[in-house]
Amino acid sequence: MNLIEVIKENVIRGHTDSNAKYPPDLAGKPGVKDLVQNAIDEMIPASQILNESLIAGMEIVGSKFSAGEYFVPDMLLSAQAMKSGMQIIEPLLKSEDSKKIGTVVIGTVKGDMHDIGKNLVRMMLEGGGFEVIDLGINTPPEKFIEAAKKYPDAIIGMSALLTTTMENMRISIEALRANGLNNKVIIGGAAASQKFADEIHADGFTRDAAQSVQLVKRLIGLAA
Ligand code: B12
Repeated sequence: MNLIEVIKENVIRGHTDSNAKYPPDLAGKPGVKDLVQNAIDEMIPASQILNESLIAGMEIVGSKFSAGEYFVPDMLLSAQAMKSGMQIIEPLLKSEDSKKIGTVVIGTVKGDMHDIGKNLVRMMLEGGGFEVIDLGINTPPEKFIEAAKKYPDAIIGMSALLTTTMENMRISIEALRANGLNNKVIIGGAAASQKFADEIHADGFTRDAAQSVQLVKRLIGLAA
């Protein structure tokens, strides 16, 4: 198994680092954090680690959960393992001291605690030269309104992973418009789709973080 595959396997097994006691058969062995560092040392591009190990691993975790093979604690361990790897590659995905080309406000909507995808979008946008204001998880419409008032030119990004919370994207957009705020809004997350974006009058949707940079650039007239 190559390093990329080993990292992916450790995300699936929820093994964070060599100090982690879980899962017992991997205790004492390098985990996601250590292996991602090894991959960086071996000059494997951060974007490859992100897509082929971290995201690919979480996709499998999702299918195992759907199949009833994994439960919430398993998902949580995998999420923690993935985060420990993301912390290492985050600085590498960011282009430092570059001039900011625009501002994006991003948040996971009310009732929703999932933030891995949102954080990836934030990282990619920062890497693409945007200033990103991160409102965190469980963001009520009032917080989007407050941020939109403060950053009138900002694009607003909303994330939702649950079919129960995706309605809060609609509610948040309606609240912005009812307050006379015309910031462009993009949506994403496993629960969202282009069809839903059209239905709730969002200005854009993408399925993955990498495409969010192009989408935002297009919305501010920097890309065709
Ligand atoms: C990890 C995880 C958790 C972790 C979250 C940890 C964290 N800090 O985020 C924990 C364990 C806490 C969790 C809890 C729950 N979860 Co959960 N979880 C997942 C899992 C396995 C992975 C999500 C993830 O991080 N994916 C990886 C990232 C990279 O993908 P992503 O989020 O989709 O983001 C990408 C794109 O969508 C896009 N994107 C994301 N946001 C945005 C925003 C914008 C603006 C744009 C442009 C793009 C964009 O870019 C990202 C990168 O490419 C998914 C399964 C899955 N495959 O989605 C289930 C899943 C989302 N969870 C699910 C469920 C049911 C729950 C719980 C209700 C379980 C329970 N019974 O308690 C709770 C809900 C808690 C809450 N109120 O939010 C279901 C949702 C089903 C549904 N249709 O509603 C899923 C789909 C699992 C399943 N197959 O059933 N979960």
